[in-house]
Amino acid sequence: MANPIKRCAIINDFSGFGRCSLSVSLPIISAMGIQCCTVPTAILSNHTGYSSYFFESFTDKMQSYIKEWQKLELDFDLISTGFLGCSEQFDIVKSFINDFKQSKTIIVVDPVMADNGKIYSTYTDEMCSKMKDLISVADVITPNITEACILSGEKYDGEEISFEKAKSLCQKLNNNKKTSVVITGIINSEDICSFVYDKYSDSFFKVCTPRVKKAYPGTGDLFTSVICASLLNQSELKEAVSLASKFIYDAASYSINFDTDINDGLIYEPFLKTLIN
Ligand code: PXL
Repeated sequence: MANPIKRCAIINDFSGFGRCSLSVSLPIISAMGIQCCTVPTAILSNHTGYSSYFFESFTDKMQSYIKEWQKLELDFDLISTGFLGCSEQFDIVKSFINDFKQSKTIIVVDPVMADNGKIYSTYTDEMCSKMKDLISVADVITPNITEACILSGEKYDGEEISFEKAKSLCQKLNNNKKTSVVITGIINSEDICSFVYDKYSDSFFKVCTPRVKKAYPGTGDLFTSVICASLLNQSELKEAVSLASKFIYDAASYSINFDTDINDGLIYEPFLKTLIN
């Protein structure tokens, strides 16, 4: 029987505290009316932005976990990947996509590997080259500027890049127009913008909101989760990026009123209802 509602698989780490990764994908995607099925890559008590945390890699367990989903003959309308902790996880994710991708399945890759000009300490050259390979099978990728520069072999020159440079990065990353590219976090005066290449309409556009001058970990995970659910709700990429940007702006401009630890993440819960139409 066909699934009564759309269903997606999200591959990411599970951090119990500190609003990020699977902990935010579940409520956001569910609120938007999509069944959200999760594949953890690691289990953390709280994310690595805090000075202390419990961390357990799930690499050795992932294959047995996924095998059960094969027995259940599950199918997905979208598969999304986020933080991957080691080279072997790339091979597991590649096989997951090979095994579960159907003609309808949208593949979204958030190439979580670097920020603010710096590659994460856990990242090896092998993982970088495997990320280049992984984005080649994606329908949509959501790099920040640092990730877009690394993946396209361009020099990183800070977060205030011109829209011409953003367009050229999109052209380098769009895999001969087979991949939509959403470059996030571009600072433009008092705004923060995403610059987008949309493969479905073969067009470029930007989406900007006023910039809240405080950076909260996990914001990228909230953003990508809204995009995934929005695409499954038949939105065009422009609508999906606009909805995600507005949601982040609402949560960020609310969160800065409180003196919380930025590690605790964006206070997005009061705005979940704005995602439901
Ligand atoms: O995207 C935020 C995030 C997700 N997962 C883990 C993290 C962080 C940010 O620090 O450490 C494990």
